[in-house]
Amino acid sequence: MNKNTQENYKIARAIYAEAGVDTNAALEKLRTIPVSIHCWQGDDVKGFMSGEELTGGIQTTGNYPGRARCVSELRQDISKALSLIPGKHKLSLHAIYAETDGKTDINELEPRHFSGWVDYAKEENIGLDFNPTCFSHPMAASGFTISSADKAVRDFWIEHCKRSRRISEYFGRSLGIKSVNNLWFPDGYKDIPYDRMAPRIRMAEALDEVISEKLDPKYHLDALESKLFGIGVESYTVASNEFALGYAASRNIAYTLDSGHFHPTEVISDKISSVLMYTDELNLHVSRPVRWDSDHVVIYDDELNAVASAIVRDGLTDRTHIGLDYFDASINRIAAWVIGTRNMIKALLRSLLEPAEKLRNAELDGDYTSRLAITEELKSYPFGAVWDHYCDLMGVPVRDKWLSEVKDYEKEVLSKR
Ligand code: RNT
Ligand code: ZN
Repeated sequence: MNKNTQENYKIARAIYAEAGVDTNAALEKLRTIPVSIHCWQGDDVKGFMSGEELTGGIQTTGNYPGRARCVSELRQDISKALSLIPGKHKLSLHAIYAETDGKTDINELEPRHFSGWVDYAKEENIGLDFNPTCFSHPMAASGFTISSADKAVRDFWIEHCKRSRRISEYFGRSLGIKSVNNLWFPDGYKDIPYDRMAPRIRMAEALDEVISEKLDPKYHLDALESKLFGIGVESYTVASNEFALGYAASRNIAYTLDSGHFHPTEVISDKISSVLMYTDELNLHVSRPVRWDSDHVVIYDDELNAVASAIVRDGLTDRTHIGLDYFDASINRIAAWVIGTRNMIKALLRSLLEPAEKLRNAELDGDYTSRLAITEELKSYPFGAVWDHYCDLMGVPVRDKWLSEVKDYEKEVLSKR
């Protein structure tokens, strides 16, 4: 343990205690909140299934050297990132990260194609989540998958999603940690549709078929992700916000809110408590849209703090699955993982360090002056000293010390690829 870090923490703990905040209790709670780290930041959403380019209206830009090209490189990189992130977390996989013989198509996947990932998760002591990959595939070329008017296309994706659920349940069962199976479909039109309802009816029917097989809710949770627009899908998406929320609430599955899937000035932080009025669980794809759904690396900004406090203040940590979803190929990809994940955890900590009682009471008493005054003063409390102590305690580098490790790794491993 670092001596300076310890001393700074002591002082910080006393300052927070004066405000009625128990920093140790906050750290104890923080340890129990997993963040689901998305594997696809490591290889620009390419996966190992086919050489198909990325489609579905999402895009990775940049050509930073050292991209993971195979499963062993990807695992090596994820392990490096995990060693620099405090706490015990989860890894979110996409179907295209299956280990197959090269002849297996996406609608033929089985749990055994992911047994290597389960072994890896056991080694790393992490949980796993899953995502069917309904893009970057010839059967998605029309821009429609599960809501296609073509029955053969629809059936293909229904099969893929059914198999994805079984893989997800297999993750949960094997690791003893519930896996979230996140359903996202790029389906939509570039230009103004004539019929807005028919694709939605087809999607709801297809999804009903997908989720018809009963799986153990202890190990598996379905979630449906909404989206407002994508590149080439500007005018209409089938799984809009209202569609996905309505579907999730009526079928008792979870809804997925992605930070980048709304109007440019619309934020997801205020949607969290609203959604959880009507669904038991909520899945998040925390991302950072810059002018569009650009999936920039998550930074420690106001919205990230608002997302964290929406979860923490209302005691929603057990009902919210916090996943990340961004992909930046213009910087070191491991650093991208570390920066975004550490920021998410940091924001959770910052929310856990609020004098909850005091703020709640001020609000209930109509004392908005105190609410504002305390909230503003908190911003300059020695939060950084508590965060440093947490990193130290969890055995990961304090402050920017992790960067030199990434740089060394870049020199020794990435630059040789
Ligand atoms: C796309 C969705 C979706 C993907 C990942 C790769 O806009 O956000 O979640 O980013 O599945
Ligand atoms: Zn997403």
